[in-house]
Amino acid sequence: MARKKPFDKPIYVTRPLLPDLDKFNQKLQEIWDSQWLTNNGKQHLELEQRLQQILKIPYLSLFNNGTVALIVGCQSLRLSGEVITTPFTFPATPHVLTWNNIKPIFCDIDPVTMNIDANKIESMITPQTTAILGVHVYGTPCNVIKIQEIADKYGLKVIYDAAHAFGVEINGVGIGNFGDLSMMSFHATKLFHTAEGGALLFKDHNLKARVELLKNFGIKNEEEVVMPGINGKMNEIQASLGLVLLDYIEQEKFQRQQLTETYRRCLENVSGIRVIPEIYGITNSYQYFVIRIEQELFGCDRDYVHKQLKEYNVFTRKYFYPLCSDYPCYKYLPSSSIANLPVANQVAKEVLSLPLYGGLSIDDVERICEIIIEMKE
Ligand code: T4K
Repeated sequence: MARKKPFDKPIYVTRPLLPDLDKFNQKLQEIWDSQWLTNNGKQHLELEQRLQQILKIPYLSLFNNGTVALIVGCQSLRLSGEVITTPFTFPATPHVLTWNNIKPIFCDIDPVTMNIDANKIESMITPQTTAILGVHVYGTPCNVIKIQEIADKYGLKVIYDAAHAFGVEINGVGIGNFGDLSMMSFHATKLFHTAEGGALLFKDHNLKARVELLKNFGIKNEEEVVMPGINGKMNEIQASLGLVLLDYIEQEKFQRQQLTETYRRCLENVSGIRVIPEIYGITNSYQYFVIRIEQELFGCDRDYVHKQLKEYNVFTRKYFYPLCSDYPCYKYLPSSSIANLPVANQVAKEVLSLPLYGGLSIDDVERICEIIIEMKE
């Protein structure tokens, strides 16, 4: 069979959503006129209010990125000792614990959702455990009910890394309403973004003042600094980009939905390829389109497909490989052993994030699928 033609231009796993430059310039003009660039300006305030409504959450605090937001989130809940989390995530998740002097304890993942396996959490709790840190991987919610039950039973806090879960709802309830606190990332690679940025979402009124102090050096007023805070503030230019982009989100989501359906149609019945299922009652964040390649059935492994696609100018990503438990800084932990994490080790070998962004056409996606199918032995 003739080899398929490579794409003329590189196709990346994602491309940032960019607004019409004139519209962004209008916003920039407002900022220039105000001469107010950061520290809770008008754009910041407006974005915070808009996102609170869109994400259906009582309290939201904007940050300069998701990682700093999560660091502050752990501080605001006064977490210490050990926190049970997943190894199948971006490095930021366990690193945030380390930056808080907390030991990450890795728990295996669920073979279907690829999120922390709620049935395995209880056996990992020790007298040092203060919280459970779940990640809604690819926007699929963790088993939030079961996790809350465990937390209530043992008096633990629950914190979610919802970096991928913008706009996700469980039966109409915004994802940020589960647990004590959630973090969202507004990095350029996210569906909604502020170039760099993030937020903490929570329901507890008392947490708001503490979070705001922690993200602004602990400064209470001109005379008082009441805690060792950090600089986590989002600036006006970031916030204004977010405000302009809000008008583009629905269209982008619609395009990603069409592309997702195309991927599903082309790949769903290919033996050796597993497509992540849609879950009834859960809104799709359309953040990633991820497949799992089972070598025995497909004939070649994920690494081969990932490498071969580059020959066609298609740059997929192995989100999330390697597992965090395999990083040199965490490998020494007893919970990092393969025996403790059999599912995570298997899943990390199989996953591949395929290109997904509004700038792709249905034809592009069909072509990517044909190239993949052609590799099947
Ligand atoms: N928790 C989780 C579960 C996360 O996934 C993340 C971030 C965080 C926490 C931390 O949140 P932040 O502190 O970042 O707010 C990318 C993103 O940089 C990262 O934010 C994201 N997760 C992760 C899943 O993906 P890389 O190392 O893969 O990025 P990079 O630079 O290789 O970009 C991927 C592709 O995107 C490029 O091949 C091309 C395209 N791209 C990227 C950028 C930055 C563009 O076209 N334009 C751009 O400006 O981590």
